[in-house]
Amino acid sequence: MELIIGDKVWSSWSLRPWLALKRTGAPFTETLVRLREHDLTTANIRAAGSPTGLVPVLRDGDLTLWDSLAISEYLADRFPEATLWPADPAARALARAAAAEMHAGFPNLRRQLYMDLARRAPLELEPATQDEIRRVVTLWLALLDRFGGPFLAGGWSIADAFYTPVATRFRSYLVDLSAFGDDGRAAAYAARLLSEPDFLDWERAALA
Ligand SMILES: N[C@@H](CCC(=O)N[C@@H](CS)C(=O)NCC(=O)O)C(=O)O
Repeated sequence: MELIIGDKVWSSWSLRPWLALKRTGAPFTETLVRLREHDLTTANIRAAGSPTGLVPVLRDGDLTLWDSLAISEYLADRFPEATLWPADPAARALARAAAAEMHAGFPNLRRQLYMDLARRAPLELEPATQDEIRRVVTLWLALLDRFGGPFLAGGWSIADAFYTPVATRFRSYLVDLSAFGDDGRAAAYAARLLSEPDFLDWERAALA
């Protein structure tokens, strides 16, 4: 298998299926495309094999698959033993809802607090961004409450892959989650995501 990804410092979309793929333990190669090269970026991504001009893209035999959530779902189907989604139907459904909410939502959080693993500096948060941070905290606390942690739906799942870039954003922009309804558990969960060995591997490569 081959995963085509963007710069590890910035490409939040690439990080999600990369984490899922690492969890499967399957061997894969990475093709890295430099982002932010203006007009060249889309052409470079297409030249690397992406039909949409966006990363990530997974290639597995004759299958070329785009979109981070579709790739993650495919990996969950192909490697059932990796339990990328929880086995329990309710946990599985809620983990899917959480991942889908991230995939389709939080536009202000994504735009204003774009992923930058090298950054450690605050920013004046727009009201819409603040509302979305409040929603992330509420969602995290509800799931941590229901399933008892340590991850959103109990054991690590694709939902956690989808919120790992969010945890990096909170760290990069020094967001104090206690100002958004956290009692400490959301911050602890974010720290847990950022101390996972696979994320640390990604981060080391990003900052090398
Ligand atoms: N919905 C897509 C979004 C993919 C996406 O927006 N990727 C960004 C990188 S993080 C991209 O390729 N941007 C191209 C560019 O920077 O020109 C997915 O889930 O994979």
